[in-house]
Amino acid sequence: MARPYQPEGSVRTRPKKKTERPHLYKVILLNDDYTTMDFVVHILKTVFHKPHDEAVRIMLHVHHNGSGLCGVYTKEIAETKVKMVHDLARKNNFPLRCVMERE
Ligand code: TYC
Repeated sequence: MARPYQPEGSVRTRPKKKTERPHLYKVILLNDDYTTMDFVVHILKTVFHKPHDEAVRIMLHVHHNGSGLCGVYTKEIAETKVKMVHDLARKNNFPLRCVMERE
């Protein structure tokens, strides 16, 4: 039986790999006793692009429960958000912290 024509030197590619989805990371804001509520709302509006009412809701959730979700992002974006929060907090002398957690 005739074999399919496969000229020597032709490029025989592997079956195409499925496109992999990037890992996603939660960015979680932590409560503390010193950062003002207004500053946390400001952070949620400017860094996480939350509308005012949602920013207040998240801030109060963190205040009452110890932590709260700000958003879910790819690794580099999550790292950038965490750094922005820490830089803005430090500049304003607040101990506000946030962490990222792989989903
Ligand atoms: N617990 C702070 C206060 O009573 C307010 C606060 C809320 C601080 C959320 C941090 O992520 C935070 N002033």
